[in-house]
Amino acid sequence: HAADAHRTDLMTITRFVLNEQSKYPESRGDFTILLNHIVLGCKFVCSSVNKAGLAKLIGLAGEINIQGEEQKKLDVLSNEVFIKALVSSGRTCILVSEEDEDAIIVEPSKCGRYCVVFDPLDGSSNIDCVVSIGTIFGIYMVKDDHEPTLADVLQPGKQMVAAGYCMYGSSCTLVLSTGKGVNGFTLDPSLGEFILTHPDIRIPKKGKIYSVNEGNAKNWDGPTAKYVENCKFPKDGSPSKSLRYIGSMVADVHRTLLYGGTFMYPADKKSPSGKLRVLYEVFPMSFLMENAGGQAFTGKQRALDLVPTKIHDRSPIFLGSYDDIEEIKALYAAEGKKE
Ligand code: P6P
Repeated sequence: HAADAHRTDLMTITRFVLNEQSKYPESRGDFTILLNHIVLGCKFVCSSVNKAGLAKLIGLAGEINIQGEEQKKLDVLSNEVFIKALVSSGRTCILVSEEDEDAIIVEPSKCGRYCVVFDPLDGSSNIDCVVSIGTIFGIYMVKDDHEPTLADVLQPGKQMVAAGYCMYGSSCTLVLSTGKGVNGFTLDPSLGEFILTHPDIRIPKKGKIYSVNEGNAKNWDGPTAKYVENCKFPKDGSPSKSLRYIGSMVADVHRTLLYGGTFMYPADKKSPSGKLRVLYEVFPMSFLMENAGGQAFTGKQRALDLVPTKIHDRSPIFLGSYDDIEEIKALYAAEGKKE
């Protein structure tokens, strides 16, 4: 049966991307090579994150280790691993990392056609309490006709050719979209391969969960406060929604993608642009949501239409099930009419 084929047909992420690439005869295989290097980085970080607890136990992580060296913090180590993996792929020209103030321009001898924006270890403040954390990445392609400049990464998210995240949780799960749907792969540690376990992920059209930091409620604007109120006290007599908030974006977004509902980091009086970063948090997650049949909205516009001005710009974000985001958009539109 076709269903059984999934079980025995070990579809690894590399084979999956090669199959995708074969649909583009003109493709030179560069994207597959780039992706393989990102996957290598994820495998390394997965292994380091899983050891972090033990490393702490034997006085390695964050302390002076047995060789008397300062053990690198996991987010610094992860950042270095991804930069090395991306540069050595020979397929990148500009890198933007949450950990680096300035963009990294790859030396000409190793330059390729892709710009990668990434957060090497998002939610890393949760490592010590073993809450799932993750790597988030987005990929732009630079047109061949010019020397790459910062303008090549200050592009709206809709220009991305691919985006994804790798979540380091009870299992290591990589979720990827190359613009035609979303697929999930789970690392089989015995093989050291990411196996296709969630083909063609589609987010439920409507959900029963909302995800937001209620601690910021006193600073919310009208539409956000009204939406959350409707989740708790539905006007149409439907059951209240459940609140789920992990405080690690990759974990909250992964649950939203699979179970439906909304994930929100709204603007508030303290932070008018919200907290999450446009290039390597908002865009990749919005790209995935739209490719899974969901939506992503900033409170003013479609998130993927936003044009960043600086590489660490922030934006408010409301993402998730199509119908639920429609409700939020209607509340903001009604507010706009009043002004
Ligand atoms: P708050 C983690 O620090 C992070 O960047 C995201 O992973 C997460 O969604 C958000 O911040 C949590 O922020 O203000 O609710 O603690």
